[in-house]
This record gives sequence, structure tokens and C-alpha cells, in this order.
Amino acid sequence: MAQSITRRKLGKIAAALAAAESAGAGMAATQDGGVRGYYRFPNSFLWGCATAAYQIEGAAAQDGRKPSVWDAWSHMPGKTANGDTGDIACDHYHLYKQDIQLLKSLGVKAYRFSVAWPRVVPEGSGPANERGLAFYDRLVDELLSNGIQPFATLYHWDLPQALEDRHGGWASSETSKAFSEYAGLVAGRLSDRVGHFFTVNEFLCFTDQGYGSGIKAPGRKLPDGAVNQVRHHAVLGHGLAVQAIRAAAKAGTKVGLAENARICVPVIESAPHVGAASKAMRALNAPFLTAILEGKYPDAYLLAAGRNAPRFTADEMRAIASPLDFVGLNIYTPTYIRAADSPAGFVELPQPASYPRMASEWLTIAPEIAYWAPRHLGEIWGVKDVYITENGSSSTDRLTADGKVYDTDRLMYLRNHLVNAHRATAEGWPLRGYFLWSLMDNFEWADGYTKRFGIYYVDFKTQKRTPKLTAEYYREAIKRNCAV
Ligand code: PNW
Repeated sequence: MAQSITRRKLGKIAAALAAAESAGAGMAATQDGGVRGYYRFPNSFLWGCATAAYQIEGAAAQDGRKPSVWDAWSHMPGKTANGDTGDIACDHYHLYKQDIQLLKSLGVKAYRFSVAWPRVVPEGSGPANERGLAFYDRLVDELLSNGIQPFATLYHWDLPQALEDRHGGWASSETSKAFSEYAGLVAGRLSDRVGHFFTVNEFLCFTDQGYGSGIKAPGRKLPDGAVNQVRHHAVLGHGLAVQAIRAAAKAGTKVGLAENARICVPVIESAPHVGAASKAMRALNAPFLTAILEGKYPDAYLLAAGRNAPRFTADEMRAIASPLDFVGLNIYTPTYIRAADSPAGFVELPQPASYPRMASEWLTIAPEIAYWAPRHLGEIWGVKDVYITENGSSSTDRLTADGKVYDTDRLMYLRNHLVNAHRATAEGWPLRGYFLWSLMDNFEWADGYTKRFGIYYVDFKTQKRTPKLTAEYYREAIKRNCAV
């Protein structure tokens, strides 16, 4: 008897608690069996996935495509892990319809892909290749008929080899001009259906790493002054492309870029360190993002470069500063900053050897970057629309006997970045969407196929795609619009 009264009382208390909670602001119960959606994103938040042409398409010599610097470089002995190349990759050129069904099954609203310049203008400049353009027509039409918004990147490192041979690639401003012509051509063709274009993806990876350290294609090792000029030609190419896209595209087309800026994280969230992180953000991104958003290379950058500083004209700087509709940031790793009593006002902290990282050696983890990236853009430069255009992680994925991949480490990485992205939206910073890198395992540049970033596992022998645990997680997050 006493026991049943207690139970009834307990029941009443539980019911009252549940009612109070579901009435509470921001804590509304979902239809999902009472699972709460605390980290809920704005309704307009754009969920997406990202890929890049050379990493997934394959069909390297088909329908008039000519080699890019990555074809040439990956075919040189010893440049990529196991000598891997993008000749076949995920064979997405042929399998794009089934890959779009993967996107659809995740429930993404948007897909960021890149257009292969050597497919569309095989010689880099000059005549367009109709069969190359037709592939992107098919891709875009298939996305739209599945209710997915296409976001197109115009340059994800696959420079036509012909431009490298003719002009020395980005070492010449001829390449900047050729890029803008190609960008205008693609925008003219696709902007009736593609509403968002990114000019370039990640300056550092095709400037410093392509022409300085030479660890990426075209693998040249130029002196510092020449590398600074390469950087300048790259931001100039971006600016000229913005103008060419605006001239050629349908009215209302949105233009931006996808940059892997250094994301400066204040080591402690107190006023001095936050202020220092802001200064560091401008200073450490001087040659690329800061130059583009301010129309000027910061004095400290030019001073430090001395006689190696880039040469430029006022007209070029005006082109570089062409107004953007949005800024995309590819975010992977943090740069920790603390305040300092020095002219710069900050110092960059080195990371201890024990710092946690994912399967790629360089991929140190700090989910706070998903908060600080949009905050810095809004706070420092007044950017109104920010997208996280890439974020994701490599993992030593294994297909288990039950045919599944339990990538709990990637899931941890993703969940914690989404929680921090949510914090940015909750505080009113201008984050509008998130593109996960990547839809499926693919050609990871110099790491070849040894590093897997997909949320679909790809068996590169059979081209079978298998959803990893993280795909299941991402589908749930999108469905509930929430970092679950
Ligand atoms: C990005 N880092 O590259 C690229 O946009 C993708 O094509 C690539 O597959 C993805 O990230 C994963 O690597 C990066 O060293 C390469 O900090 C290196 C770094 C960052 C981004």
C-alpha cells in the first residue's frame, strides 16, 4: 500500500516536471520521444556537404578533359602516398546520380562541389569544352531535381597544366586573368541554376605549398619574394573573378570564397586574450583574407617581407577588394593566441606534442574554432553572411564484419564542432550554414587514399559506398536542426 502511494506521487512529480520543461523557452520537447533539442539552429540554417572535383570525379582523360597540375604531379614518382592519383578516384563523373542520392538520404539542403577548370577550358584559356560544361549541367540539374541547392567552387587547386607550362602558373598574372575569364564563362552558363559561387578554395594550399614548400602541385620551390608574388596573383585572380562573375551571372547571384584562414582562438576567454586573438586574426591572415576584406596589405606584413614584399598597383588592390556577398571558411585546426606586451599585441602559442589530433598528423582538435571563425568575421570585418564551407576529420576507418564503420572519433569531432557552431548562432554571429567535409572518402591530395574524410566509406576497388556511423549522426542532426 505504502509503496503504491509513493509510486503515484512520483508519477505526478515526473509529469509536472515534464510539463514545466516542455513549456520552457529554448527547451521545447521534440516529437522524438521527448529527446530535447537544446542546441537548435535557426530554421534557415543551411546544412550541406562538400567535395572537390579532382578528389572525386576521376574520368581524368574523358570528354576532352586535359591534365591539371595535380594530374601531372601525382603521376610523378614519390609525390603522393603509394603513388596514388585522381585518375579514377570515386568515379563520381559516372556515378554522380547515385552520389546525389546519398546527399538526399542525409537530408542536406545544399551541396558544395567544384568545377574542374581543365574539363571546361582544357588549355586554361581559349575555347571552352562543351562536353565538360555539359557534365556540370547534368550535375546541377540532378541536384535541383532532388531539392538540393548547388554551391559551386570554381578553383579547387586543379590548375590546367597548360597554364603552368605556358606562364609558370600562378607565378604569372596571366593565370589571374585566365582564371577570371574561365570564372565568367562558368557563371554565365550555370547561374540560371546555381545561386552561389566560390572563387577559390584555400589560398595557402596552392600558393605557399604549391610554389614555396612544394609539398603540393605543381611542386615548385621558389624563393620568398616569388612566393609572395604568387600569393598576390592568387588574390588578384580571386578579385578579377568576382568582377567577371558579376558581369556574366544572373542578377542576384551571390559570390564569395572558401578560405582556410588561421582561426585564432583566445587561449582564455578574457578581454585581453580575446582582443589579442582579434589582432592575430588580422595579422596572420594578412596576405589573403585581410587583404581581400580590407583592400590593403597590412603595413606589418609588407614591412616584415621587406624587399621580398609583393609588387602591386592600386588598381589591382581595388580588384582584390571587390565586395563579396558572403565569406566561407574551411575550418580544421586552431591557432591559440595569448595577449602580449609587444608591438603586435599577441603571441601564437606552440602546441605540446601531447596535443590531441585526428588521423591526419596536422589535424589538431579545437571545436571552439566553429565559434571563433564566424565571430571574428562578424566582429572584425562586419561580414554579414558566413558559411563554414568545410569541417571534418580523418579517421582510421575499418569496415567491420557486420559491414559497418564505427567512426566514433569523427562523430565526436563533428558533434563538438556543431555545438560550437550553435553557440555562434545563439550569440547572433552571422553563421548561416555548415558544409561537412566530406560526403565520401576521396583522393586526399599528397596523402592519396590513405586518409579518409568521408561520412560514406568508399571501397575504391568496387566503388561501393557504405554509410559510416557519422552519416547516421549527421542525418539525425539535420532532421532535428540541432547539434544532437
Ligand atoms: C582542405 N592544414 O585542405 C581542402 O580544401 C580539401 O580539399 C581537403 O581534402 C581537406 O581540407 C582535408 O585535408 C586542407 O594543414 C589541407 O591545415 C591542409 C590543411 C587544411 C586544409
